[in-house]
Amino acid sequence: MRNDRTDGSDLGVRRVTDLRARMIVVLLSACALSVGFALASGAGLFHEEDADSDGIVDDGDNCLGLANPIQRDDDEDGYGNLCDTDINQDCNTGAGDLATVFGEFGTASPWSPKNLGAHDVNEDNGVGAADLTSVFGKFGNPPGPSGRSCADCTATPTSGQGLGVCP
Ligand SMILES: [Ca+2]
Ligand SMILES: [Ca+2]
Ligand SMILES: [Ca+2]
Ligand SMILES: [Ca+2]
Repeated sequence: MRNDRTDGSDLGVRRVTDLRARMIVVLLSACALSVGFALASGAGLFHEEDADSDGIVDDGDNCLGLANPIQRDDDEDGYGNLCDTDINQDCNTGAGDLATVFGEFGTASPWSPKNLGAHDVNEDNGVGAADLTSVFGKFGNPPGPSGRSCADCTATPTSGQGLGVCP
């Protein structure tokens, strides 16, 4: 009887010891995971890139490399106003775009979706010297770059504007 009790007690002690060992393993694993996650986060592995620091991750930023937190895109082609100097939607900044912006000089252009009354490139709600400078600066170049997958010049019809291919 004494031996049985001793055996039972030993078994109990062994189970408690096993349980403790398992708990320690679980705790150590959790600690290792936490440390790993913290290191990965610190290294930027789980941090989505926002190169121009405008609060919009690059994958969805309609104007990469320029801070445009409001993402204004009047013609909804996926290229934010700030880097969209292609007014006539031919995927190039050319004489036609320059002529249009020049013709709109001095015009107010408050932001609203599909606002195509005047082309405010620099987001100051009007067309002026800065907008013309932007068009000159991008002359001979396509709009963008944009991080939005729908901002595809080849998918934009060459006639008409504000078709909202990338609202
Ligand atoms: Ca941007
Ligand atoms: Ca645009
Ligand atoms: Ca153009
Ligand atoms: Ca402007």
